Amino acid sequence: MTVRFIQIDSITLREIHLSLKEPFRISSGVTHTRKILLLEFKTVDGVVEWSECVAGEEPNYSPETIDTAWLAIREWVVPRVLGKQFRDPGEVRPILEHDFRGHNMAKAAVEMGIWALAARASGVPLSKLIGGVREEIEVGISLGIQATPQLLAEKVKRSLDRGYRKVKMKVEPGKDIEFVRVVREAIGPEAHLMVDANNAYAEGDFKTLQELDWFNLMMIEQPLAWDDLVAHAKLQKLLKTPLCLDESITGVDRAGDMIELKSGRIINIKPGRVGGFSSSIAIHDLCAAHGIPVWCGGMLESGIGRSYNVALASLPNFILPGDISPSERYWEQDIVVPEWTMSREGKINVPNDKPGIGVEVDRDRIENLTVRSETLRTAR
Ligand code: OSB
Ligand code: MG
Repeated sequence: MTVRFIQIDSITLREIHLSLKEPFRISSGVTHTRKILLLEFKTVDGVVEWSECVAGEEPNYSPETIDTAWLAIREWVVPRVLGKQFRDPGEVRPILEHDFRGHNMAKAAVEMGIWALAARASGVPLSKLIGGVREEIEVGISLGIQATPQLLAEKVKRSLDRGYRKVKMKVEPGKDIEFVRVVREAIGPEAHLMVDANNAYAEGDFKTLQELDWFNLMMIEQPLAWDDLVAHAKLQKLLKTPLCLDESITGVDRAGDMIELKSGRIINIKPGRVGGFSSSIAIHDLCAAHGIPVWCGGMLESGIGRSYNVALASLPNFILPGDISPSERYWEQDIVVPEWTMSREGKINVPNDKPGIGVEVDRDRIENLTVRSETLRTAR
């Protein structure tokens, strides 16, 4: 099918609640049940596709929440795209950025949905549409803060046995050096281990952070304040372990600043955090040009959000395993068919034989899980 343009007729927002198998604790908060904002798009030609807004329940990771995103999508994002004719999904980002600051996750949910609609309408997989080159991606797991180092070490060992190619453990002051030491002892010196602090440290903690250099970590993710590239540059100078930035990188300009200031040597790209796929691809390309490895982070997505991460991680410079675990790591039952599965070798297949996001959505299940919905459509 040749598609001349994508024109959206309606977008339905839904909030569903999905309980995690176990609570996920990071330094800035704990999640028991994900409140997930789903978007269902319909084009004037009857093509349907889904996307997910990754904003959290509370503003502890980014300033956005599911409620601010709902408001932003309804009031400012959707009116800019509804009824417009897009010849290329790359046209969406400038329209959403013009005199419209922030709200990256709200923008991303719509921008990425249009990428997937374009893929679905043309009968091509999303990964191919954005230039993906992989048939499978390497998978890591992100483990929340645990009560004791021993409990954590058990979980890390089990994850490596299951095939995960990288284990990320969350740390915070008081649950850092001893936890890393016990884990490292349990898994041996070479196993792929990293830590993520979600901004929990400050300049007074540099001594503690320097001790982490002893444990052969792949990287230390976002130890300092989310908006402080200068402090990260000071810290990186003192460490041999690479810093990886997550919260700090809200777009390609911040990625450029990181490179210029030497605030970090690796970037965790989450397409929601940076405003969508065009922005993610720009960061990916900039990093590739500077020899900076990237990997795809996660936001405890349902199977719908996960499909976008899988497609993104198929780009060539995603050379480290992502926080893209299979459905069973998070949920008793996912909302997509088939669910996302991981091989014994710690890989997820990129669904390059299917159009659009590459999975079908379990509509009945979503209906049952929905706590509110709203349809925005072109005036007729
Ligand atoms: O910092 O990477 C993070 C989840 C919610 C908010 C922030 C982060 C995370 C994760 C989870 O680490 C990764 C996943 O989706 O498995
Ligand atoms: Mg992180």
